Amino acid sequence: MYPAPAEITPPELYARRREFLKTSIGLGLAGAVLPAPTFAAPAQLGNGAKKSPFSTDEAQTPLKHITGYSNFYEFGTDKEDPARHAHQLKTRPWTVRLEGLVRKPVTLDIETILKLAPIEERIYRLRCVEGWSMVIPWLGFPLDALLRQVEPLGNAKYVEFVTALQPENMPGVRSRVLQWPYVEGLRLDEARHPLTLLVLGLYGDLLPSGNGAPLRIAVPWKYGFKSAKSIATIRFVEQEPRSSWMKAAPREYGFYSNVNPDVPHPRWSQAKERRIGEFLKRDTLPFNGYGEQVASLYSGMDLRKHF
Ligand SMILES: Nc1nc2c(c(=O)[nH]1)N[C@H]1C(S)=C(S)[C@@H](COP(=O)(O)O)O[C@H]1N2
Ligand SMILES: [Mo]
Repeated sequence: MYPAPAEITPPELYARRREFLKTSIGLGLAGAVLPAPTFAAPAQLGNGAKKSPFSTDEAQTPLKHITGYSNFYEFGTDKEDPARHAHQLKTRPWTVRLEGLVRKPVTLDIETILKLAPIEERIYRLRCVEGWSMVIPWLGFPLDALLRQVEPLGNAKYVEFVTALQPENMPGVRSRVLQWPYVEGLRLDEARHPLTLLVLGLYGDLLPSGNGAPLRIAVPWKYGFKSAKSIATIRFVEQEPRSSWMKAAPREYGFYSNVNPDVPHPRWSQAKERRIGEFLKRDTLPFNGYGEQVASLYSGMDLRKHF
């Protein structure tokens, strides 16, 4: 199900690598580490992005709502706070550390990550646990294209995502509403699932700061808080990680947090949602409508217990 790097390398590049290999051997450099496959980073991220079959054809939420109505508690708990304050986030230089139970831990620069795999446009629904939803045209590539670079070990069962912490630029971290840095987690098979997207942009361009620049994830079948923003560290671990939300309110936020109209939040129903920009509420779908692709990940599990 997960193609090996050679299979995703376009033929021209593959030929060039073989050429490099020949030259290296000619120069007595046999054994030199081959560069990872790279793809030209277009001036505008959306240029040449391929359309994904996973995209919804529902109406896209206007950009002004995506940037103007958002949760990014590091900048405050109001929906307008990310638009107001997140420009303070320093997004360059930016590195992401991949560590833990892996054969090849590495620190990668954002410029390298931008060129790691071909950019796709994926139009996904995002359902916040608070009862609102959006349709967002993300730009990015499957998270697994990044994860497989470090060769996870057999005992790696979960992945922990840690958001960058810049106290001088993040007015929200003075509040104790959550423990900082913001931590989220996925089971390894969820993280490597083809729907799980490493997001680098939206609406044709790089990510706005308030939506998690320079890179975040999008896990469309889970409540929005599972999609960690502005990621600094990705750690492979054996035990189920405890997320910031689980620490803050364990009865309200479980590890799985799959969108589920049948399991109410202790303080409100999850049966319906309001699509931002619309007036009437609509029914919330199991797994946010992605059940055909992901329900099999949870066969045999009681999703009322593992909420
Ligand atoms: N680091 C960090 N990531 C975060 C959050 C946050 O407060 N901090 N909020 C989450 C919540 S509750 C939601 S609904 C989504 C919102 O993403 P969006 O602004 O792109 O719609 O981001 C998630 N990722
Ligand atoms: Mo959310």
